[in-house]
Amino acid sequence: MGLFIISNRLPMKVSKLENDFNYERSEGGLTTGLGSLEDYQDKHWIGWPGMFSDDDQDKKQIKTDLAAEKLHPVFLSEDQILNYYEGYSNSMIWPLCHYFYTYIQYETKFWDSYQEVNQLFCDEAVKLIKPGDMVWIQDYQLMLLPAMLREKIEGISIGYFHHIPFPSYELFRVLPERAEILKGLMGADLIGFHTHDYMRHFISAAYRVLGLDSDLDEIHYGDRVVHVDAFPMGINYDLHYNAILDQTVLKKANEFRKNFGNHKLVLSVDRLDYSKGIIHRLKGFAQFLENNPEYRGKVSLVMVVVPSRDSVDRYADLKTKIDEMIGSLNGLYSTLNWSPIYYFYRGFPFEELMALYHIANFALVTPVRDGMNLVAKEYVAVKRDEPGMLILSEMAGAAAELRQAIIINPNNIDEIEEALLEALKMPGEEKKMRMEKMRKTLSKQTVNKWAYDFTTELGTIKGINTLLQNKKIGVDSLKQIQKLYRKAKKRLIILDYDGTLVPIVKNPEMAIPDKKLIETLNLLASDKRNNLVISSGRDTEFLDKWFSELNINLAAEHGAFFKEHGKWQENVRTKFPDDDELLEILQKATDKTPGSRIEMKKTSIVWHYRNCDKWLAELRQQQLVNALMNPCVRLNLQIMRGNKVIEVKTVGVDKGVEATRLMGTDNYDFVMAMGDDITDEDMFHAMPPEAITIKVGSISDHARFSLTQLKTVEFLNSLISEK
Ligand code: GDG
Repeated sequence: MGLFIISNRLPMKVSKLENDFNYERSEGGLTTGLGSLEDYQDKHWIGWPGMFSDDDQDKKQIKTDLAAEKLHPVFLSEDQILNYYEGYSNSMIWPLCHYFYTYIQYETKFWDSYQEVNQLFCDEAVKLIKPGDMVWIQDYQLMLLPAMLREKIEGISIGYFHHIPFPSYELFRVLPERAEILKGLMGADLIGFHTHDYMRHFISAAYRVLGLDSDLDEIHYGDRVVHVDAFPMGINYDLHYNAILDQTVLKKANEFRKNFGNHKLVLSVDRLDYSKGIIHRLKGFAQFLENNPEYRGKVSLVMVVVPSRDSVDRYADLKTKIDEMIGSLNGLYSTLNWSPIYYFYRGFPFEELMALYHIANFALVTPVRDGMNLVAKEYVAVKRDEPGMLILSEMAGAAAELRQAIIINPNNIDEIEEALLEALKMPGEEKKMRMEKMRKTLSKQTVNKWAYDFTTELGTIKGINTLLQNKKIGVDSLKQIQKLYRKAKKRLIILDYDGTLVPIVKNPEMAIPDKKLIETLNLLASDKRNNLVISSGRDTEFLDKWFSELNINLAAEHGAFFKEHGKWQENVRTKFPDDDELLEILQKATDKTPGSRIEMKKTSIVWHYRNCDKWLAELRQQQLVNALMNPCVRLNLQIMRGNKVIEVKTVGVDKGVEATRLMGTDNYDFVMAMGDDITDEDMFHAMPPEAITIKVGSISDHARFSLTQLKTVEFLNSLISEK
């Protein structure tokens, strides 16, 4: 099985030399993490090689050279990089996901190009990927790709990881293409985020934009389940922890220490980006110097800003503002042997960056939004057991793990000042202890583990999905069921009604059988060998209204009543108690939950919440179940969760009990049950292993087969037909 990583950039920068090409590997965290996946021998990477070319001969050459490394380039034009990458990805999705709503720039050609480039990636991938392979798509530039690939190649498992925050629905809804983007992502089997908060926002957006239901971390999408989970990305811990043991790093660290003089150093390292809170940091540091003159001449901020996207106006403006603020602050406070801020607008070689981390007394990481922030983690690891301290914004994903840092809200400048004072005054032992705790977390949650956890979960889901796919009634299983049906002399066929024979609709009164269904049921019932039963949660009146003319048997209220030879009988003798407390609790829940309603049946009371806001319904149903607990114990009643219902019913009867009774009524050599609801599980469970148990609309552990609701009538007809 091959593993294919697909990301905007290949981990190799290609540039043209006079007569040849230069290939330069970029060893980011992602490359390390993915490189560590030893279970996959056949690992490939698809992405843009970082250069433009119109020359087919050149492209062919690059393709061949890279293929040797299992790297596969997708060539993009300057226009495409401008519109798909700088446009839609970085001027639309990036500000939106980082809550910079007003920074969004929208042009139709951005979206056109985004679709076009995702399609180009898909075309390249299709040439390489085979059924059975695993695909792992990285980040927000390729959000349409999962669905594109799913449509083109069968039997692959697709994972997607989102490296930046996923915003709350209220922000995400702003995106004109919100539905298309979500549908694109839904092509994946597993969608990963850095934190549970992003995961929560995503599930909520899928519900509010596409109306998709979810069970905890699983979103139901057509006949598939999309899993969503949090995988906090870590760092190459050993590399960073051992960095100072490298002689080059040590030498650099000593040299830097000497050059910076004897004062305390506060370090910050980020790409030039408005999300990184660089201006907030400068304001905080300025306020710290202004209010605490005793620290002037003693504490410096070493600020590394790595150039990024500075051809974009927004970034160029930010750079100008940073330059100005630093200029004025240094102008105000600098002395001949001390500068408040040492500013580097450039990247450093890895060894020098490690040396800077090592000599820094504190790291000041103040993003206003950040998916994770690896700098914070790297600093903690590189310090080893030196008493450093991390000041970290609560808006960084890393704050969920690095709880022993001094956590601040970067929008509160006072907090930045206070955090600096706290770090400066913190006793060495406390710093050591807090850093050690954070190191422990980081040493466990490494980038290798991140990659391993994601691919392992994707593999597990693949196993589950294969099992699920195998349960779907296809050509072979249909033939097998037809054969058993035709051979049988005595058949018991139990069919659930709502969600099985008719689709679930908002108003249950509208769920009435159409002509085709009635004809099918009549045909089935007209075969003397068949005992056809509709077993439903509905009451006797509803079932009589629609089926009394038909020669079939019925079971109402989940088997509390059954109708045979035209006569209703009771399975239970217990009458549902008339209890004020119970009714009051249910009424209160209904009053407080717009769209919910109570249904009174003879043996139960049902609280329906299908037409309610999902979030509110979830809250209320939890509250309702809690409130019902005591009266139900007192009255010997059972609380049952169904499909968007909570049912309070008398004990001792369910669809399983009724199915068992039915199986005892004759010598059946063919038993079949179809149902979609949780309540139908009792029925599947009660049946012998050779019975034909069919879960409609999804998959069940207890049922042998699955079928979509749209196909149930067709399936029943295929049993009757003699073909
Ligand atoms: C995105 C998300 C998420 C920085 N300066 C130099 C240098 N670096 C390295 C750091 C670190 C990496 O770059 C920066 O990673 P971050 O996580 O801090 O930030 P983004 O680049 O915005 O990354 C972010 C990440 O994806 C992973 O999912 O954490 O939230 O925005 O590794 O060490 N490396 C060298 N010289 C530098 O001057 N050699």
